[in-house]
Amino acid sequence: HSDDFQVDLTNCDREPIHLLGAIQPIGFLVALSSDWMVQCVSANISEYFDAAPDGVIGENAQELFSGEAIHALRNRLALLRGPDDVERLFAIPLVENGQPFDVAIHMIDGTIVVEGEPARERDHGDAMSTVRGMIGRLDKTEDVESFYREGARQVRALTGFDRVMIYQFDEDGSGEVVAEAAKSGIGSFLGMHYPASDIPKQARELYQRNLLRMIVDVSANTVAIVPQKNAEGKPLDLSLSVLRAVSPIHIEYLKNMGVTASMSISLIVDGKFWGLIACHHYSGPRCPAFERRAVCELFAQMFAMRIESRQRQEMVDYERRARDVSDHLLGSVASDESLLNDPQWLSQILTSAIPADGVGVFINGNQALSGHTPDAKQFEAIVRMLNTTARGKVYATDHIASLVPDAVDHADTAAGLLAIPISRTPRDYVVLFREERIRSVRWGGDPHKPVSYGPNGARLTPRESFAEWKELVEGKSAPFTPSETRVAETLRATLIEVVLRLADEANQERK
Ligand code: BLA
Repeated sequence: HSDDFQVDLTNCDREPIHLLGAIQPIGFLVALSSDWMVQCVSANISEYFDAAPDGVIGENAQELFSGEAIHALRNRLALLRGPDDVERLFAIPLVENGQPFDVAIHMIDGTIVVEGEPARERDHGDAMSTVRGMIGRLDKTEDVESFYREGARQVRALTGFDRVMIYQFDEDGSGEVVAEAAKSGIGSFLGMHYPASDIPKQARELYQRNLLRMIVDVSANTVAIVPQKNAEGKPLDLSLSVLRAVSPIHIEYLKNMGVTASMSISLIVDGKFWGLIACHHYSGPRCPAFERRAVCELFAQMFAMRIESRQRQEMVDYERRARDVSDHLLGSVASDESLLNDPQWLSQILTSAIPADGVGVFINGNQALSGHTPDAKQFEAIVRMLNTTARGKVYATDHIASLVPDAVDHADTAAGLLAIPISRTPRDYVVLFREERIRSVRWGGDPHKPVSYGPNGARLTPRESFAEWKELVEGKSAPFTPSETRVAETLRATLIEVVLRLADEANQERK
């Protein structure tokens, strides 16, 4: 490890995973200065070239590659479109009459990095038409579940991994397995949640720059880069490397769950890190050819774009539905004002716009509750709290207990709320309640029980991860989303209109 950084469970978000100074042993790496002098190489180059590290470091690239190969590499370098771009060449010989290599080339900190793996059998047809076919099948799916499932299936068909998952991040960085395609008999991770710490911060940052990473064989020895540090004493930055050796903590995690090889591809939606396509293998090394991985990456990008447009459409549909609910509310109350005092009716109509498990109404000091809600006394305490917090605006929390401590006992009836104030003074409210989230989540075991754990013990297993996540969300509901809060504002305007009109009518009657 560079600079003797000792990684353990307490500091793994500070592990410099881009500076680990090693690659996986399925290929070689050569780093060159901008005038094509060799700066460092992976220690295994003699397996691929008639040369040893000592003989080439500080020498011209011609000591390794043919003039023709250098020419081809230079041309590719000129095509790089941005600082994080990597160019790929498939099946090119690097020495005269030598074996063909699949090559990746990129620039980082002014250094040229060339990585190669022995070329594999090439795919029939071009990548674009493969991806087009895959996307075509995706577009036939109706609902979002089958869309995700089809995405997982397609990647599994393309790569042959035992398990392919679509892993979606939450606002807080934790995640859920929302779809899975797996070989039969290996259990299922579908619906499982994991805390943000399973993919630490620096890994997330890296994964947004470099979209695909693989771990070909969790038990393979890595190959060191020599020398480890350049003239300025800096290790080579492997952020954009294709063959980068990964964090030993993560290797331990994979081994603990019986995974023998893995690959994952970032899904970036609307510029945000949305999730991963995560692949596991359980029966030895697995390494899809470079070209195949490139197709996976392209597919992931198209898949992410489809998620983006689906989300947009969903938002439009959702807001239209909410407007319908609002119109319906207005129309119904106009013909039967007593409905407003009927929490069951209100509950039904409001939860059709904003999913909730219960509704409480507090009007003129009278309250009514329906569904999963706190009890009457609790509700009063909540209303008192709202009078001091929610100043004439919709207010939402996923953790009532942090506002009204006595409500802790009631975490099993309601953990989150969204309050819609419907008058100024005295304060009247319609409050939607949500149950504790953990109740709606499947508790699955660890499909792969290891024989023994690594040095950091059982924490590095999905089961312990799940337990950790569970602790984090204990007593909390699923959060109310920004679009749900927006819809609540619309409903608030409608309710206020209705309440004012009813008050007006009551006044006139009195006159
Ligand atoms: C990386 N952690 C990862 C990756 C995934 C996960 C998918 C990307 C690397 C890959 O493709 O294998 C997490 N994998 C999961 C989860 C599931 C899964 C949640 O299959 C669920 C089914 N990991 C921990 C803890 C730490 C940790 C506690 O669980 C640190 C204390 C570290 N995970 C960690 C690190 C990396 C990582 C350092 C980066 C690996 C690298 O790219 O070098």
